[in-house]
Amino acid sequence: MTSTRRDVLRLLGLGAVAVAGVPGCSLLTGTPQPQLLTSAAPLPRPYAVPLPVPEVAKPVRSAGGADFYELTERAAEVEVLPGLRTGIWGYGGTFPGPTIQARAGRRTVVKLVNQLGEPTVLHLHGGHTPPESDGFPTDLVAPGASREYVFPLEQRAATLWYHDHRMDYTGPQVWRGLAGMFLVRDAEEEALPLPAGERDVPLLICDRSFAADGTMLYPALEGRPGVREAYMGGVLGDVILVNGAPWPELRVARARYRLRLCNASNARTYELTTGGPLVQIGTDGGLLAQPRTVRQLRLAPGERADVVVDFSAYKVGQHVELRNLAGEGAQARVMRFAVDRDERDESAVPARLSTVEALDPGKAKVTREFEFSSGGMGWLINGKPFDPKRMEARPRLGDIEVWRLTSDVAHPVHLHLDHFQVLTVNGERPQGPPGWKDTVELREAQTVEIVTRFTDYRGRYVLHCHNLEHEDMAMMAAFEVI
Ligand SMILES: [Cu+2]
Repeated sequence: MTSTRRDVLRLLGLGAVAVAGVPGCSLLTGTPQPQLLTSAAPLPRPYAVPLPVPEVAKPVRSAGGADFYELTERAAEVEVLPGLRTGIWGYGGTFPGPTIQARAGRRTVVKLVNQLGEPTVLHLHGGHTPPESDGFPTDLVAPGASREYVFPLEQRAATLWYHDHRMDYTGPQVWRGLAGMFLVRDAEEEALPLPAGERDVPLLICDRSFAADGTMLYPALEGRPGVREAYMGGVLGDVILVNGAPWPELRVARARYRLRLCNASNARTYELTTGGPLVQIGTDGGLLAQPRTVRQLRLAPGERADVVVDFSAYKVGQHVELRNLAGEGAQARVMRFAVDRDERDESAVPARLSTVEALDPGKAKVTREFEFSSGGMGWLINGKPFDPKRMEARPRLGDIEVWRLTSDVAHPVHLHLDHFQVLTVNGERPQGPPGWKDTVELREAQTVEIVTRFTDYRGRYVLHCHNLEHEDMAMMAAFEVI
């Protein structure tokens, strides 16, 4: 790879942003922090827009125990802010894309058709996927071309999502709208009396900023000295979108709802709260062994959490805000639930949800170190920028390994192929029941040890930071399962 590619976190006809001043830096390390883009567009008052629920994709055909979908990436104009038109890139021309509902163990085949003017790559985030369908960042689908991605889904029920994964351009391409939810269901989960149907709601949360005419803003770096450095810490929007709508409202019955929270933001971490109990039932890799009740939930980019909220604790006419304790001003708001009716509710959250096998780190064949750090003009893993040809690790198929991840500033680290369990955070065991994760937030100057087992597929995969600007500026490493 040439170094010039790192000069191009540029963008594609998006509104350009000029930057003055010095980027914010971490007090601890002096490395750049995410930067807020300020909208020029008139913004709606919070909770004025109803929450949209993305359409569920329909297979174009089903045959031989598989469902076949077609996703066409195209440019479209949609109304994100009331009264303004915003150009997006969307799967099916929508933002977010349609929700794919799949079954564990049943093959899902997605034909991606690229009608955009730029190459793309599709990645099923959290998918246990053979390497040729995992969206390796250089496996490009050229403009006008198509590619079939095969997802065997030999995995548990879980809340996954799909998004663009093109090397060096994931941040701007996801920002433009290339993201959607992907739900895997299975018999074990369906046997539980959890809220279902209209009370099982995917909430894809992300932040964006808008020019006065409604165009999405993103830093345009070409020929603008200092801009790249200013935004290498990550791009933050000042409008919080849920399912593509700004600070929306959902009308709910006095009943339990399952909320599938997905942080699809480029660089924003949320600390979500309703002010009441959130009963967490699942994490990135599906159900926890038992539910845990929390008052707030931290979600870094790429992470998901399944929670049940019981709105029968409120009266008809009450409003319940979902707030972000990690944000200030308008970014402290996410969405609102308006409790507007009584309804029968036979759902429940059982005390036992599933079985989560604890991987034994004592059986690990290898412990590997991965150091995530700033490299001045970009980001590094083990001191090196991403090179898709260099394998940073070669784990053996079937082996358990411990990976020790160390950060300078905060990095949400995402491992492809297999889910993992968090063993320690700065040497301490994490609290709560164990769960399967595919993304873990390293906070500033932390060491997190994870344990995983490499299963089913040999080949090339990646480990990377899910702050998309860090990822685009080379914080990624390839590994090969042998
Ligand atoms: Cu990072």
